[in-house]
Amino acid sequence: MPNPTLIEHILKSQPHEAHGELSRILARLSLAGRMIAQRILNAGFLGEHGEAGSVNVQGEEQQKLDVLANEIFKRVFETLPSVNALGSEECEEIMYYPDSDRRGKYIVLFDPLDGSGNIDINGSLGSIFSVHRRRGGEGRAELGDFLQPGSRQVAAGYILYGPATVFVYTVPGQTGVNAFTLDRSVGEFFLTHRDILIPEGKGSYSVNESNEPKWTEEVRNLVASFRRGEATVGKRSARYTGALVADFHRTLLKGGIFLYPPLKDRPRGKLRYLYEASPLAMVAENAGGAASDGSLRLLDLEPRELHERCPLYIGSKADVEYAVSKLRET
Ligand code: AFP
Repeated sequence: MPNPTLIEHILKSQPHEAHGELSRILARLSLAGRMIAQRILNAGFLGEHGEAGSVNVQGEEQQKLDVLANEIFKRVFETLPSVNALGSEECEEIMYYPDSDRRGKYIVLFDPLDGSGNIDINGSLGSIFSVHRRRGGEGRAELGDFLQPGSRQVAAGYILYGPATVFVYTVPGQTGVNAFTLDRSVGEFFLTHRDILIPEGKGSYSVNESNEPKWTEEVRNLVASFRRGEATVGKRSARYTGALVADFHRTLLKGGIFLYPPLKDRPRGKLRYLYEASPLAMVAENAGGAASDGSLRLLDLEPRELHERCPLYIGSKADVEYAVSKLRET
């Protein structure tokens, strides 16, 4: 008997009151993952590597695959009226579908292709997603429906495009997170990692150390303590791929901490709360780990802008707690 498929698992864990709408959204997210994985696989042959010639809302050069992945996310929800509107890391504004009578109670936020600096080098990439229920109201979703703390996500997760494609998702209150690996021969995700809990007392620290001159003294001391084995949680070896999903996935399975701290020229760091930090924070917490902005629990932050950034300290609970206490030292 093969392991359960992702769809079987979603249907089984579906709470009654969700009427299957959330299941359908998760199923469409997995479809987006399969479609993007296929485009990544063939991008070298199809001339889909390289820059698209446009810049995104962050002022960053968009890669052709960034644009394609964004289109795929838009397309998979086109025929799903329960999705009222979308927010994408690649787009400045909320994205609405042209049918003006959409009344769906869900909104979906996503970073369609994270770590796009890895495209041309055949490195790991990822997509990150988050589903919220609208705060209420009729008709078109509004900005307030998107500006919700991470604790109100009804589902969150990511898709890792590495040597294998892996779909990881969680829902509120879950203990232990599940991961599903794509079997390309049949185009189906199967449960391969059941009830993942982030290991404690081992693993790596993951940070872009070339930013050291722009760190505060506290961050410098924190990272040095991991490197030198002086951290109370023990020594951690260094690992950094430049793709958040890959770095987070390793941390989820092996333990340790990922951090993107504030920089002198970026006081709230680089990563976006709604599209990156908040969904991964729910995965981390449901896997027994923790996520903080350096002082507050990430899932409690109330974002004020769609593209708001926040510092990120995420991983094993003891490592994140140690980091927060170390940052408080003067
Ligand atoms: P891109 O998707 O624009 O390449 O950014 C990747 C990312 O958002 C995240 O995946 C990485 O963890 C982080 O940026 C890497 O940033 P640095 O290059 O500043 O280390």
